[in-house]
Amino acid sequence: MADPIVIATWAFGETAVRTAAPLLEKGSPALDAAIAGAQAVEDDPKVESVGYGGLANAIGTVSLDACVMDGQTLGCGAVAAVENVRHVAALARRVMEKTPHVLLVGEGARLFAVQQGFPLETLNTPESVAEWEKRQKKEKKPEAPQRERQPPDGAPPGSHDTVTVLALDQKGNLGGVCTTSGLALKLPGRVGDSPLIGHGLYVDNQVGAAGATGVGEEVIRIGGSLVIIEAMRAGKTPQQACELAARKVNSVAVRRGVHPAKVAFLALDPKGNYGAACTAQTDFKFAVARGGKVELIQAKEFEAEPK
Ligand code: SD4
Repeated sequence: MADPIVIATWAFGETAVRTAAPLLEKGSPALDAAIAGAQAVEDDPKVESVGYGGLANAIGTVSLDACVMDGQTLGCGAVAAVENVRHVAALARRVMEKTPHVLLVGEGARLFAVQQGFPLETLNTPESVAEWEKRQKKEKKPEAPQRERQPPDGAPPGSHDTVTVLALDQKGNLGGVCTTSGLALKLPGRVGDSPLIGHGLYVDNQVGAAGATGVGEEVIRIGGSLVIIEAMRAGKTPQQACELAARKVNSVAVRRGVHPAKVAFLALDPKGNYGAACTAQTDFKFAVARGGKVELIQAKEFEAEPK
């Protein structure tokens, strides 16, 4: 029997781990516990970047991305650019369980949600609309062509983005979830790393679980979560593997002239060892629940190496 543990991104990850940990203690499978934890954050309108009350896109619509992965079966499911569905992590799980596919997007994902009995609702709240109006006013006209610009960081200091939840259950199985409203003011149709298996999340019982948060374009560019998993497969600890991924993001960002790219990673192995790392100025915290204790830990930041 393994000692269960659950870790989750950002300070609001505490809500996720406080929900998931008792389930793991009762013997729930890792994926069930991780989804329940993520859903507690999706339901919290005070968390302005996940689920209900999430950060709206450029035209004021809340459009959500999520994925789930089961480390035992390597089963995975995802939804991207979905509107009007709050519990997108649970919807991603239905994609995994009820379809032969991995990823459904936009209107197709919403139609599938209706077929599966998910209620459609407005995800904007009065607070999220006010926040959107404030950000819109602040948004400066881009001077450089789109391809030379980095996407906006999305979150103001103290309020952060995606919740990624990684769990290890009593049977030694790993499960993971990633759910987000993505970067604020993103273009309609934009998809980040969060619903992309191998980028925002990857889980394999034989190796470990890894997840990402931050500017999705930079995570995608290096294949973030899979880079971590393959480094762990080659013998790195979760901490070493996260550091390697953060350094890789830095070196690519320097090469492309967009440093600092704000990205953070976390990882967990089947023995319950975890690690985390982030790039400069990211101020990344993550929550850990194990043995009845919950901690909020500050991850180490990595500056870019000089060229
Ligand atoms: C995205 N990675 O959509 C997400 C957002 C996020 O910190 O996690 N921001 O790019």
